[in-house]
Amino acid sequence: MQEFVTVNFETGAMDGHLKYGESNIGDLVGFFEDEAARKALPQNLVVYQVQSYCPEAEGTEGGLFFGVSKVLPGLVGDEYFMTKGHFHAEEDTAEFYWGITGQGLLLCMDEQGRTTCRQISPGVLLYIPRRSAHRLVNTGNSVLTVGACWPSNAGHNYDRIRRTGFSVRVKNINGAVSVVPTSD
Ligand code: PAN
Ligand code: ZN
Repeated sequence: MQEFVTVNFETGAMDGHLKYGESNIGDLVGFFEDEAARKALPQNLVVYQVQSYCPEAEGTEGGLFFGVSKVLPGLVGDEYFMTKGHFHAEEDTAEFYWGITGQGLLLCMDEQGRTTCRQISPGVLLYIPRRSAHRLVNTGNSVLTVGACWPSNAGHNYDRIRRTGFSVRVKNINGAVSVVPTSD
């Protein structure tokens, strides 16, 4: 028998037998551009939380996982709070994201390092093609809540993103959301 899980599609609240993950400022060494600004913030400040329903064992081919991510509003220096971002470990796996609350951007970067940037807000459904890294950025003043569905054999590869990042960064420059090339 499958577990009974509920989702409120207006708020993203989930209930039932779920996995819970949280990333705070202290966990995000190497992901933001301004390391001094990251260090100066409280290390236990939460940047994002993920609840997921994983009805298959991690790595199972042919299954699906379902999750809701909440990225809090905030800045590290002039860079908006965001997820780490990852390629899937099993590269030929795609994913759906959809906006539930708040405003943000979804960055998708292909294996050649070309990044596309799409707006995400309530009701917007975005397809993340296989072989592309993906990162959520909260560009608003409220919580960015995003639903996701991905294959249970996708896995997560954070190494390349930790080393080289995405080819663009999303910053607040003079009060405006600005997508700027990553400096080396
Ligand atoms: C999402 C992400 C979630 C957290 O469930 O895992 O938004 O982002 P990071 O994994 O980059 O920290 C997903 O894309 N799963 O495949
Ligand atoms: Zn993913």
